[in-house]
Amino acid sequence: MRRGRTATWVTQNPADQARTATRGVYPALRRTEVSDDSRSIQNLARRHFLRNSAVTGVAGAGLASGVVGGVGTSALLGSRSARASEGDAMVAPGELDEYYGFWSGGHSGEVRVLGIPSMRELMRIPVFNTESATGWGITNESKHILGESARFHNGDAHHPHASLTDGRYDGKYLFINDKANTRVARIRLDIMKTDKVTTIPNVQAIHGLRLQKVPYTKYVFANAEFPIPQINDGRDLENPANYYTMFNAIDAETMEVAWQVIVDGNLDNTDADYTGRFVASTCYNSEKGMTLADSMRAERDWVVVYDVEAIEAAVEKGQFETLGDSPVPVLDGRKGSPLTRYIPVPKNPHGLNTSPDGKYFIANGKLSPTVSIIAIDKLPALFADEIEPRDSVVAEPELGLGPLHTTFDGRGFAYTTLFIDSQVAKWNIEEAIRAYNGEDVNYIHQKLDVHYQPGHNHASLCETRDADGKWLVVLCKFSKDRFLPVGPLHPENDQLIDISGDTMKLVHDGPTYAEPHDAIMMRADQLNPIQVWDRQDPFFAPTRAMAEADGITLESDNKVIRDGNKVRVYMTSVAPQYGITEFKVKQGDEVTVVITNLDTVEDLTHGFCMVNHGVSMEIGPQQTSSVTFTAERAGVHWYYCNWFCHAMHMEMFGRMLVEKA
Ligand code: K7E
Ligand code: CUA
Ligand code: CA
Repeated sequence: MRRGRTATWVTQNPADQARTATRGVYPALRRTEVSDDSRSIQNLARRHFLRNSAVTGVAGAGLASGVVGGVGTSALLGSRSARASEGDAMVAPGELDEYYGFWSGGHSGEVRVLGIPSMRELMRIPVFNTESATGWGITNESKHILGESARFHNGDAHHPHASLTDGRYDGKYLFINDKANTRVARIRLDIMKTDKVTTIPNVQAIHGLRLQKVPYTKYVFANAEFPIPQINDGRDLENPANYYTMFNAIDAETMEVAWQVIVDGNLDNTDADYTGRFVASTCYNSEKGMTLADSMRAERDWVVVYDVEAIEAAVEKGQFETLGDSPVPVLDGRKGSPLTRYIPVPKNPHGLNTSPDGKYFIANGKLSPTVSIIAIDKLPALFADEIEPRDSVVAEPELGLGPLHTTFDGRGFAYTTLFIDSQVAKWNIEEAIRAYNGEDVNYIHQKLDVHYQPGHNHASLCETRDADGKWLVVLCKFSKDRFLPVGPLHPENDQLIDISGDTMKLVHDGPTYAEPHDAIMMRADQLNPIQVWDRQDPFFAPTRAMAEADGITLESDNKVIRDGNKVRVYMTSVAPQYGITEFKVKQGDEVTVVITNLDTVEDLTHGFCMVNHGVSMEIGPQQTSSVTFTAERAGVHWYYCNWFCHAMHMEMFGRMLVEKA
């Protein structure tokens, strides 16, 4: 039993090195007494273990394999015994997970679906990236959804959040931002495909993204990070005083931008409350600095709070302008506006998190070892000018170095990542408020080393009323020595922590690619994805409309239609055969291949790949997919099915015969 733990303790040592190394980078920060105290028990245990077993940690693993029965390698054994001792993170083959996890794929631009607690990757959903297997960014259906932005092949996805009704997941949609190309996308959770992508006008770099929780997700709230000239047409290039950024609300059903609010400073993260009236965003650059040094000058930046009801009323009354060609209502929310309030908080704050009891917004201090707790029930008074902005801050507990994000277990505890300390601090919110009011109470209950430099963390269902305090994922930006080396580029390390008991227990290390930033978890029973496409699905409605205009019945016809130099090839597929295995076009023709998969069997997906044409796509059971390309070269060009579908899958092929022009 011990060996699994030994491996963990031994490799924790570099956390100390990392902490020491990074501390010098932030000389303004100091270590707090509290954090040293609360870690003393762990440190003692760790040091004791290090002294006694730094060597046997490796050698001893072999011993353990003998004890337990010589199953597999010592490393495997280590992780098994750790699991056995830490509860039920092990999901046996054939068993299903308790939770869905939705992971941002970071600057891979995609979303990943994981099973929790196994941390098995179940699916990848391409969003802002181009993807070979499904043909995302290649097929006509995906290009239609990507719209004008289909010309971009990169994305930077940060914040996946699922739609809610009355503060609970309703299983309909997942939304995610693209910082790289200023987009917001929606994924339909019934088919797990992206179905809308909107480029936000008048702003640059959508970062923070959260959803209205109550009464339902009417709006997707999205922070544009970087201030720019308004209008950004070449004016004010060298006049940063005239740069502004905006807070954006997107209609969750139509995915059109409903309104934009100009703010002072910049915008980082955001979250909404449980009344439907307030949303809050952090600003780390209240200085509106154009350099790193300038953005760190002030001791306090701010949280800007929006009054959604007041904004809607102002839009209703026509109290807005529009900018350039954009029809979107733009409102002025700068300091002094009745639509916003600016609450000063220390210093370059990052994450903004609403507690699941609906009581607090928590802003994470980053360059301050504190988080700022804002009482949401004081905000009506703040907007009525009955109190000062700082009166809404009911506590500012010190937690450790580099607090970035906070999550919640629904039992009154908060869990905050400490980037510089490489730890998660578990603390009690009400105790922190009592301490702020002068009581002698230690609100920090535990600090757990994580590996290394954690950014987001997320406890199961923590952004809903159903926060259940079972699992915590901590998304670490550095993995260093935790995995076999794979060259200079390292994976990130998404760690799973059991928080169901009194103490946090690390149960799994999960290597992930390209910095996921953020993730959510949803109970498995809150989702009900379909297994076979509905023939009337709007996902391929434009293709159906094209077929109808050509007089084609997708479900039965195998026909080639010529329209000038455009050729449309309509075919069906039934494992292991395409409905058309030979068609003839002329060199230079624009060819559109439309395939309808008539198979109705769950999991029976076909593919279509035209060799040497950069063309491939997925056609799921009962799905229609299409792709357009130019037949540039005369000759014989084979196409084949690239999703293994049948014993005769290799034989599922056909020829495109291209006549010389
Ligand atoms: Cu990386 Cu939410 Cu974009 Cu924090 S964000 S770490
Ligand atoms: Cu059809 Cu493989
Ligand atoms: Ca600042």
